Amino acid sequence: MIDHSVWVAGPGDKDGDDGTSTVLETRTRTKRPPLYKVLLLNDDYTPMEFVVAVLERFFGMSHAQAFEIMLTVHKKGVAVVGVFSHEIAETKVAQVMDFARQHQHPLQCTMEKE
Ligand code: TYC
Repeated sequence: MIDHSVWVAGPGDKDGDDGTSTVLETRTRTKRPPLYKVLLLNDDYTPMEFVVAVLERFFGMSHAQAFEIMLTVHKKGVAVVGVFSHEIAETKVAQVMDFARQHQHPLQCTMEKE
């Protein structure tokens, strides 16, 4: 993200001639875009195998990785399953929620700013 700001300072007597000069200075700042955590929430009904399949399908995890994260959510109630730009995080959340609804599971997926 690039913020092209124009900083205006003045009026001020910069060079000591008469006291009514206006100084214009431009500078370019680069800011990193904000990142968003995608969270998966536990519930009592969604089958473990379904959650594992979601993590493999939408988050590119291996079966072993997916199983490990699924168990973390099952035991702790929530886990971060990835960190993305706002647009990608929104897409992941929508994909998981649509897939869960299609299969009539109450699985919940949300995002929050890191
Ligand atoms: N708690 C679920 C069960 O016992 C499994 C589960 C894990 C559900 C992770 C959701 O995000 C979840 N069947």
